[in-house]
Amino acid sequence: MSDLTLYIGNKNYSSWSMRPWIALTACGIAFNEKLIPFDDTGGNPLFREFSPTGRVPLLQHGEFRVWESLAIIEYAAELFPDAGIWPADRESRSLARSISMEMLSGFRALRGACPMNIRRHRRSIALPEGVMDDVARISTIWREMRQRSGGPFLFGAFSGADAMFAPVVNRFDTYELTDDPETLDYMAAMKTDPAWIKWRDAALAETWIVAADEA
Ligand SMILES: N[C@@H](CCC(=O)N[C@@H](CS)C(=O)NCC(=O)O)C(=O)O
Repeated sequence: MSDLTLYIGNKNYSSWSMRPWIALTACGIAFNEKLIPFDDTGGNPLFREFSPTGRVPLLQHGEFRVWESLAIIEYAAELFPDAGIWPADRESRSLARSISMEMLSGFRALRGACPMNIRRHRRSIALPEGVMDDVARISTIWREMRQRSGGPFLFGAFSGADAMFAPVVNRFDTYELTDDPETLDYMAAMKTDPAWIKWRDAALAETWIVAADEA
């Protein structure tokens, strides 16, 4: 039994929950999972019982709690230095953090217009300004990192940076945002990873509907 517990929201919708979950799972780190479904109308009062921000994800380690997806991934990387969450060489590690921070703080047009929704059937939507700029920048990041590393993931093997972009793979797919072969190739690598498949299958089995996330 692990002494780590990851609090998450609905697997179908909670893109920030997916990031540490898939990082830990893909890197072979054992943890307990506590899924608390979104309460769309009540404003998620249960989240506030364990999370200082009233948001998920949150990682509990004994009495200690850490929140914010990237901080959780960093904490796990420190706890398990041999798990390979970050690339081994300094420059790759720094690039992995640069693009992870870009994801965390940016791409608001894409995130706003195209919520992660794993159950949704593939269908394009009218895209507000800025979405295709985000798609172009993300595609460039993926192409440059994979050219540098040789792929199939951004730094060769799956890393925390791939975890930060994992929900974007669903968005590109679900809203038909790309037909670029290199981008599709990265998406294919992600979608055949066992950790991705495990999350996806659990998401597909959920029945909760969050109206705000149904674009
Ligand atoms: N920057 C945070 C974002 C966390 C976040 O916005 N989580 C969403 C779920 S994906 C949430 O808890 N929303 C509930 C609410 O705002 O009431 C992170 O990286 O963890």
